[in-house]
Amino acid sequence: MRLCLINPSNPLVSIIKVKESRWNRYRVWKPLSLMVLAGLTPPECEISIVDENLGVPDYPAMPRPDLVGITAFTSQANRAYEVAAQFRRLGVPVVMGGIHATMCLDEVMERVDSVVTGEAEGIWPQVLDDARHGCLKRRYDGGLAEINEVPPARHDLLAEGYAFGAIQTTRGCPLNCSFCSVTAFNGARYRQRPIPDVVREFRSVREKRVLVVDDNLIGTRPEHVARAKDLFRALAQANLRKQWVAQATINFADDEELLTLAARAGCSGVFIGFESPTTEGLRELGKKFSLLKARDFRASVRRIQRHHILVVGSFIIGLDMDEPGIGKRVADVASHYGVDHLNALFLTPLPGTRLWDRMKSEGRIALDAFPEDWKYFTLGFPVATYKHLSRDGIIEEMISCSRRFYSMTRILRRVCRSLWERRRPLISLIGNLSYRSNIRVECKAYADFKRQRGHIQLLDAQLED
Ligand code: B12
Ligand code: SF4
Repeated sequence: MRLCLINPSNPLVSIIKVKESRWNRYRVWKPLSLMVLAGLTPPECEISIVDENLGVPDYPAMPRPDLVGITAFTSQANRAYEVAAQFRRLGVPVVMGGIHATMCLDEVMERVDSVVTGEAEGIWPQVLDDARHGCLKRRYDGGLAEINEVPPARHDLLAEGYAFGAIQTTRGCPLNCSFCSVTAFNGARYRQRPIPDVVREFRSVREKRVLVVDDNLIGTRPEHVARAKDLFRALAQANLRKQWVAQATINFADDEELLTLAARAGCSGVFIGFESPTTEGLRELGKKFSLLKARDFRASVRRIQRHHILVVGSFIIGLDMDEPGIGKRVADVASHYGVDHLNALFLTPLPGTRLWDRMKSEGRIALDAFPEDWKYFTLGFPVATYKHLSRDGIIEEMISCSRRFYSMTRILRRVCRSLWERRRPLISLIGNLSYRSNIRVECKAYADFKRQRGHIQLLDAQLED
């Protein structure tokens, strides 16, 4: 049986010119879901993985697969349906799974032959068996996987084109922040893979740099932190000579031993969701953890950086309490915290989240011509109606935030600081300049977006006349 697994691109965010510049390899990330699916697939199947972010192949010219499996985040759904339609026209059955298929089941069912909701580990062998016998069901539900039974991903596939490998060590999050899909999809129970499995799989990752995709590598409870420490000890002992980056809550900073062990195990960077510069904002987002202990964020960031771990801070703009000036405020607060890079995102109601339910009930999902409009759900466009900010207004806030944080003066200040503290000044410089050069790309994307949406609004008005 010939199986083709596809990660569809979203032209609004995809870097498909990976071969044109070496640096673009740092901006594409491996579709781990498909590598895990490949790991669940029996060896007699011939598997190919297509990541459209590396380029879109001529599908009809490819050897005809017996089954196509497509993954999609919400932002990729639109393109996923185009790819599905192409294969279905060729008579190839298409199965779709992943977060969007789970959250928007009815929409997806209309466009593919079979849908797999939830995690695939418990159900994928049956899907393949049914496909082999020509009796695919319309729907399968994998629910939540037994974490001990998650097999190693196939790191031998998709061997080229990426600077980072990818691995997952835990699933689930009890915190259920209002804007995030993780608790709804992976459950509130924090599930940890056995450490020896993780170390073995880490060894099989080919790249020297690795993205640990866990939503919160250190968890929320003392026993989670203890497990993280054990994992770091095991990784250090295995002496893998890999550098990795991960996501964690700011609590990462609270435990010196944890930081020492993480650095020793190869941790070189951490993404932290600060989300809002104010306590009211954190409350609005349900980000309970960051509210605890009247934390000094600046001191926390410093503690992490002292271990030569880079801190990327993420903030959301567009909360109900955000007013004109929020862009500047976020840039100043991020500079005050001392983060090495800032990622500012538009508040985006993703299907399946508490935020989606609220905004939908308030009639505030502004871009709702689905499935076409899903392509704007990248957190890089204003897709909702914001309380105190117009669509143009929030775009201006976003631009002013980036321009302020990535002004040459502030970049130089950050680079000098990392030079002084001997914390990889060159990486700091390259990273900052890359974010800065992105501002131009983003401004162009906003201009196209406004043109496109303005055009659509005009058409709507004409139709109403
Ligand atoms: C790594 C990651 C990324 C990487 C993506 C790498 C890649 N190409 O896959 C990067 C950094 C590029 C990224 C980008 C974005 N991401 Co992201 N990302 C994640 C993260 C942290 C882990 C994903 C992962 O690898 N999981 C491990 C694999 C094994 O699990 P899985 O993907 O769920 O796959 C399992 C099942 O879903 C199922 N399955 C999946 N696909 C298929 C297909 C078939 C056929 C079948 C049968 C089963 C199946 O089987 C797998 C095994 O059980 C998730 C959070 C999460 N916990 O999932 C967020 C998440 C997926 N991202 C999210 C978002 C919003 C984004 C962005 C839109 C915005 C942003 N800036 O973050 C962009 C979108 C980019 C785009 N192309 O459009 C949201 C998506 C919500 C939604 N409804 O779409 C999530 C859930 C985080 C959140 N806070 O809500 N992301
Ligand atoms: S944002 Fe982070 S802490 Fe909040 S629910 Fe999602 S994964 Fe958990």
